[in-house]
Amino acid sequence: MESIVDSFTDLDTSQKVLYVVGGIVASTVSVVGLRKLCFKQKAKEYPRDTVILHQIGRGPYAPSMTPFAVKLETYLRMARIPYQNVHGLKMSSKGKVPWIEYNGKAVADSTLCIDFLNEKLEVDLHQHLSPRDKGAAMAMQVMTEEHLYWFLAVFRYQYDNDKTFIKQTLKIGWFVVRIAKYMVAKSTWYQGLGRHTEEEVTQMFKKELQALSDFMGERKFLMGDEPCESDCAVFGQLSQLYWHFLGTGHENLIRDKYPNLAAYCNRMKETFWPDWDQCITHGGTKEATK
Ligand SMILES: N[C@@H](CCC(=O)N[C@@H](CS)C(=O)NCC(=O)O)C(=O)O
Repeated sequence: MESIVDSFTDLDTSQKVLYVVGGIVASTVSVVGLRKLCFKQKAKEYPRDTVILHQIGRGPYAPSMTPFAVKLETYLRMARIPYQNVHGLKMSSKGKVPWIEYNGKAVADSTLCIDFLNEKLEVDLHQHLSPRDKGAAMAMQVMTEEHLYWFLAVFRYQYDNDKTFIKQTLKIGWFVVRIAKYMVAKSTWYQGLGRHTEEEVTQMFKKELQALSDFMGERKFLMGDEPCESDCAVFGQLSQLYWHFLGTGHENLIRDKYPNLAAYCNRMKETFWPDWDQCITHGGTKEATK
């Protein structure tokens, strides 16, 4: 009978790679599963009445590479809610980051986290707005979070052909890059943006930034002289476009074409992030990246 070694030797290279990778994945899953079964994990003890903010590590030029983490942390600062960061790759029950824990209760999704805290701690950062302005603030928030965000995804992961963003900014291994690229391509296809050409997408991107810039005008914050809850979301998204490189061939539109949006980014940074330079890994950049 043919030995296992002989059978393995007869396989072609791609089959061998598949077997080895499959073996590694299967053993890792078994070891992790066994550990979970055999060793009862001690629940982490966090201080009471403190929001535990689970998010990935700090970003190179802005406090996170995830706009939703910048949003949530800015909200916690704006609402003056005591919080503690836990940086890592632990995802929420919905499979995303960021998320929070508060007195033992876990809440997923940045917007639902904010709604939860608003109710629990009686916070209302929109209270100074008229109903019409509240509606406009929400419309701008949704435009940036649910649409502008996807431009970021395609520019970062699909159009950055020489992988400058991934190599220089993200600094993650090729395997993780491949997974991220695959997942983003799938998501943007279903979202719709991934079906357009790069030229069409760039045109749409500029139009949306123009709309935001026109809406903002010379106001200090999104809705006037006072910041509101939606500023957290808008700033979260713009922080990526302004401070985090989009990839070769893509100019920093906010810095070069929309000085009011650039001034807004800097104003939000100065108002809510006096410790910005300690919250970024690059060690203190005064200017947005190219
Ligand atoms: N609606 C969510 C969006 C969060 C989100 O999309 N996070 C991304 C990182 S920017 C994520 O965790 N992606 C992982 C995945 O989709 O598997 C929120 O507001 O928290």
